[in-house]
Amino acid sequence: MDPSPGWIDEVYDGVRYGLAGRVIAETSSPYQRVTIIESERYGKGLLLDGCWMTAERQERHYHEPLVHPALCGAERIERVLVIGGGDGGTARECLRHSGVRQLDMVEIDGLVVELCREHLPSLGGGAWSDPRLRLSIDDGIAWVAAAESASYDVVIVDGSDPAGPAEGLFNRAFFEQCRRLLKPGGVFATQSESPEAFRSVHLDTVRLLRELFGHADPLYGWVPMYPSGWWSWTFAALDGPRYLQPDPARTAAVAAGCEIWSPRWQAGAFAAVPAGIERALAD
Ligand code: SPD
Repeated sequence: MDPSPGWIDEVYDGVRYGLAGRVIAETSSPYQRVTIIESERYGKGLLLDGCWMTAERQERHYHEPLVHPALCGAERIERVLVIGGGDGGTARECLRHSGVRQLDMVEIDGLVVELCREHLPSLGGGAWSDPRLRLSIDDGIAWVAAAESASYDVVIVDGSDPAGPAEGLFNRAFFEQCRRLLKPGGVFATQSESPEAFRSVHLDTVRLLRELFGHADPLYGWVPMYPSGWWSWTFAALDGPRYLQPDPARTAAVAAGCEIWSPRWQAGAFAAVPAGIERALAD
């Protein structure tokens, strides 16, 4: 650990994505290296195995687009499952919806939860003490395989990149289990990487979800600290692309508290499919 101020970088495919700051905690779990930093521009942040995950003054660029199209689009939202999401940001955004009665969150790495609760408490905010949250420190892949069919209204995958503990969160077997867990009218959501920095993972994810669910659409936005800054989330449903039409009452309840997401932003972000990606998806 180097506590002196300097540059902290994620290095990916010949490019460095860096923030000026200092490392304030670094340790290894059985799964990965967990690093907490204090940056000048975005406040405290989290890296896993040297890859940017989140930061206090940037996390809403990521968590709002992942959560609200699903929570505003599903027919019902009583029971929600989040796989990953150990920093708490996804749980916090889900629990802003009063219709959520139970949120099961399954995070493989207890050290991520522990360090984020200590150093980045604003990420989870009130979610950590919300009685609707049931946190399990467990393997999300095993969890979905063991869960009852048609038991969730919304399933959200908030994992890291497809390497290390998150590798199994991008394949057919895992997505098939997620599909099995959805109730009729349900919506599935996952972060689906960058259309620029991780183009092939992104394309494969969208294609696979279209094949398995029948309806799947990527939404494009920006998370400036991530490779290329250009990011995507993909939504899927069995009974039509209901994630495209936000419920007005649920929207009214959360939109004023959002920094990025709104029905207008969402409509533009779903429409902003890069031309080359659109052609590749049509092949
Ligand atoms: N390349 C970064 C991908 C990270 C996706 N998950 C971030 C976790 C935020 N809750």
